[in-house]
Amino acid sequence: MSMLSFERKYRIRGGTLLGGDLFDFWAGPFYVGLFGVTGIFFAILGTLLIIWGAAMGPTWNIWQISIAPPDLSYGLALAPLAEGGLWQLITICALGAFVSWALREVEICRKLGMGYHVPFAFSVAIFAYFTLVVIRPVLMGAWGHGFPYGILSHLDWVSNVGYQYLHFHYNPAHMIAVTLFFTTTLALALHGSVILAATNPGQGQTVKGAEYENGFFRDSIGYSIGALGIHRLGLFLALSAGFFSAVCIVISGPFWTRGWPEWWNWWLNLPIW
Ligand code: 07D
Ligand code: 07D
Ligand code: U10
Repeated sequence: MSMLSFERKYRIRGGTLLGGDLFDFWAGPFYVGLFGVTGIFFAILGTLLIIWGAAMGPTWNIWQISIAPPDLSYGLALAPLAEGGLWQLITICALGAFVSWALREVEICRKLGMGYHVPFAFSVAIFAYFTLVVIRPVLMGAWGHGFPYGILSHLDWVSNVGYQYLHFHYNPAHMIAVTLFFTTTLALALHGSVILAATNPGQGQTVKGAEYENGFFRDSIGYSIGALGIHRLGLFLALSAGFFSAVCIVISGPFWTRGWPEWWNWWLNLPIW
């Protein structure tokens, strides 16, 4: 079935979570839905608030624009717009847009009769962001612990927060997250390369099937995880990377306030020495 006739076949009403038939239609290639409308609403409003913040100065340089969270002295209260209130509204818009996007994905999965794997995966990214700008600031008692919205300023925040704990590489959950990120790219490189090697072998040669892919890994490393297995593994690695990232930042401050190298003293303090 060609893509166009497939779309004609499945693009029918139903499967919405909220809003019934109201926004159950497509605009060009995009499914709209109630969550498409709320998503567009929050995205446009959030972007306008960022532009408003940029207009307050001091720069229009895209790399240097930065919307800072409130000063720590405001604690968990609302701040005036020019002093972090904008950051608070933008955070609400960002969460509104991300959650709308995830729910719109759920509605599309329901229409297609697919599993909810994609919205589940995106939810882990939202969870990492939510941890950075809501869970950790709330646990530490001030919105000022969130990161500023700016391309370079958010890098300054990562560096500053890293050095507050002396040497962030010694954070054990950061180690696990980094290892998972690296393993994700290794898995994707192995998968991408073996699929291309088998299905795009060069002119005049026959396309190879799954037994060749399995054969390659059994010959080289003694085991093949299989076609379905590599996708399960890839999803697991990537989601675990995001999850352990959230863990590594939420324990920095709320549960460990000293330098991360010091955390490893438990090893030296073992009675066996
Ligand atoms: C390729 C999918 C496309 C998405 C893109 C991002 C915007 C922001 C907003 C001017 C893989 C679109 C960007 C809409 C414009 C304004 C106000 C995804 C792909 C192309 N970061 N980060 C980047 C975000 C955090 C860190 C780049 C967002 C944490 C480091 C881009 C968030 C920490 C480095 C960006 C977020 C952190 C970056 C490329 C949210 C820990 C870099 C991103 C909402 C996670 C790299 C100048 C990319 C860079 C980079 C966006 C959060 C660390 C601007 C939207 C606070 C160390 N980050 N980031 O390709 O070059 O992602 O920075 O949480 O080195 Mg970041
Ligand atoms: C938060 C992004 C969510 C995005 C969403 C979607 C749009 C729409 C629209 C394109 C989580 C946004 C969508 C805006 C765009 C269109 C149309 C993803 C998020 C919802 N670190 N470190 C991490 C490494 C050091 C430090 C994570 C490596 C130093 C701090 C990861 C190194 C110090 C924090 C990681 C290294 C330090 C981190 C980031 C190496 C600094 C965090 C990935 C090789 C001196 C952050 C939850 C992530 C974290 C984090 C990797 C070095 C500090 C594991 C490889 C030693 C303070 N670091 N780091 O979390 O855990 O993605 O955040 O040196 O806060 Mg680190
Ligand atoms: C994978 C795969 C696989 C494939 C694949 C892929 C994974 C099996 C079969 C997919 C992979 C790729 C294509 C590779 C490249 C991808 C990446 C590297 C990932 C990064 C991607 C990007 C950087 C692209 C990002 C682009 C995006 C997100 C699209 C942006 C679109 C929009 C903003 C529009 C969204 C639409 C919505 C929300 C609903 C519809 C709305 C409209 C069309 C607008 C009109 C609005 C309305 C009708 C509603 C009215 C609005 C209101 C009332 C609000 C108004 C508010 C005001 C304030 C004015 O595994 O192999 O191959 O391909």
